[in-house]
Amino acid sequence: MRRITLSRYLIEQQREKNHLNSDLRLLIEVVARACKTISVAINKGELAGVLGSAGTDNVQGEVQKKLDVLSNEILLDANEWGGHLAAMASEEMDEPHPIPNRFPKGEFLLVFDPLDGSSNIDVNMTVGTIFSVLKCPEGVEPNEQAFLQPGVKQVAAGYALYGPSTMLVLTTGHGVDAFTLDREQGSFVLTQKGMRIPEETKEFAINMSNMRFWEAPMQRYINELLAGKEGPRGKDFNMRWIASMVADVHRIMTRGGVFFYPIDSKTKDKGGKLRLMYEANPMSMLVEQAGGAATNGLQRILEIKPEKLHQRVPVMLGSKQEIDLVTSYHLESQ
Ligand code: AHM
Ligand code: MG
Repeated sequence: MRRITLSRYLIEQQREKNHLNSDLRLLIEVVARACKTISVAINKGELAGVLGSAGTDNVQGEVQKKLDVLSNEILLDANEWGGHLAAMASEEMDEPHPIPNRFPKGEFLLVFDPLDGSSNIDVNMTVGTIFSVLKCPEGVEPNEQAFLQPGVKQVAAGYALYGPSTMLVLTTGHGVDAFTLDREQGSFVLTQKGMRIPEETKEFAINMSNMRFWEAPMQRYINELLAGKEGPRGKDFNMRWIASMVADVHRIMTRGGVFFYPIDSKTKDKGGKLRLMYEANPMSMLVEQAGGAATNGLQRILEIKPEKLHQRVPVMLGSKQEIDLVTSYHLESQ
């Protein structure tokens, strides 16, 4: 098979298909390079002394792991100087990070969750980096307001998955392609073109321990799945929950399925558990680009106009038929 590295893929996307300009190409290359560095740190694990807590809380009041902080710094350092960005925003920082004055500025805004699923780090399980790219509106200061654009405005989104192998899954709005890190060569190599999520599925992912806290439509939907062949759905469903969104979504991107983090009485005050800009929007773009659907139960996630940077949302995404059904249950109950 012809080996296509990420660099070659991006150049071809720019030259032959006009799917990106050279600044966006640079941006994606730099993010990929930062993810390689994060992957090396994760891979060393205990040997590098990077496991455990950093002894600080982030803006969401969550304990930061050393690797959360390290991954955030790696992404900031890698992206500051290239001249392709107007600003960055991270799940781990209260405010957007401006590009220092000593560096040139570009037109893009980079949004990321540097290490998603970090509760899995200390038990040596799969984690990931999620990123989203927006354009800074012309003539606008790259402050928080500039970032508050609905997900449909994303020009690129992706995740790096640090699992048995490290992968980069990417969309620039023309389908979804996946790359695997060749550690000896140090480059990401195209390994899957045009990922597709089948419309139907028999597999779902949800944290079932929260069932008693969910709202009625979510309980109804999951109860119907659990009823199996004898129930209204007439088929048995299987369940998986890794508690690492990148890993759960990657399984869905690979073999179909549905993922839910619905609103529940514990997270209702905050608006949900997952963050709109760092997690829900990039994952929804990838899922839609692969033929799936993503809603908050009532509307397409990508059409939600964010009100604040760290806004949270209920998330339902994956195989289209299931997402349409669970969304219809939520709409009926309005
Ligand atoms: P994080 O950004 O603090 O790591 O939290 C997000 C993670 C997701 O990756 C995952 O889907 C979810 O939290 C798991 O939640 P729970 O522990 O409630 O099952
Ligand atoms: Mg996260």
